[in-house]
Amino acid sequence: MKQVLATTKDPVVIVNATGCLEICTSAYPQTSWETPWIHSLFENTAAVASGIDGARKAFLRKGKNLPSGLTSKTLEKIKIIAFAGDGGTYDIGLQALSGAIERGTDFTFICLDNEGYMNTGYQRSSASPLGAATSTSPSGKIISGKQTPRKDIVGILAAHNLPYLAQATPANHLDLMRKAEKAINTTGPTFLNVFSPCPTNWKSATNAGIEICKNAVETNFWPLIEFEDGKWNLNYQARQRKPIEEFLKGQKRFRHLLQKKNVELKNRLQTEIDLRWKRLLQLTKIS
Ligand SMILES: Cc1ncc(C[n+]2csc(CCOP(=O)(O)OP(=O)(O)O)c2C)c(N)n1
Ligand SMILES: [Mg+2]
Repeated sequence: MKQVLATTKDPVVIVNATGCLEICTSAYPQTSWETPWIHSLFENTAAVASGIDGARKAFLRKGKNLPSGLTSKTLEKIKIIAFAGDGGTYDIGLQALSGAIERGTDFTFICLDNEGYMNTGYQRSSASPLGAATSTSPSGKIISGKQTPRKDIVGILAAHNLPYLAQATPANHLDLMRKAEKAINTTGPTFLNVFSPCPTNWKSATNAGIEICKNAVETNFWPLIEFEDGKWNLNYQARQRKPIEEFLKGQKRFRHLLQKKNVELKNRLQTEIDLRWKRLLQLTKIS
């Protein structure tokens, strides 16, 4: 977790929801974390972060009986960062996240969006794309994958008028680093939505993750955007957006969408992406 520490010289407290990140980095008796780290539930990650910020503010207000080894100066500097998957962000943790943002909690919430409930075997979440075959929205005779589009989480959170939010991918790593630094060093609630390939459940080659991220951006499926002080900013615009097939290919969860019988569903997905992009362009213009 040196990268997180590199974005700030200040002390960090991490709150980590149940999810793949927590599973991979905290298997007993070892841990990858070199910071204070709290494992929370899906539903209360943002509430736990909010509680930490509340305790910090109460200590600062009283100005006495500080926890041993902590000065007011250190307390002021602590960066609180919460991590959750899309299940813990878009679905189960949304109420706590909305509340924490509305209360002005001084923290950064980072969603690692792999578009489904992955460490339990790919159940669909509201981040799963239209048409994706998951264990709870399979592709078969009755339906051809998920029948509803992704939830617009950045739109929902931007409606809270928080000071900063951004969407990023690990393929655009300099953009991601800049956004992480910005989010962590901005006072008040901030949010990052980071596209996170999952070869196990997307059924893609393990070395294809970065290519998939690039195609997600080039097809406008995953726009690189920021919302800051009420203004939308588009960080990248493809000269000519690639057709959605470029993103779908190589991921067996979408294999059926490339078959003739599902052309209508694939077109629906393309239309949805183009419409969202158009709206985004309008938002950046009126901002
Ligand atoms: C309230 C609750 N429901 C179900 C579970 C079982 N569960 C553990 S992890 C997980 C999937 C998490 O999905 P996501 O938040 O997207 O994280 P990912 O595993 O994809 O990183 C589920 C369903 C749980 N721990 N708590
Ligand atoms: Mg997930």
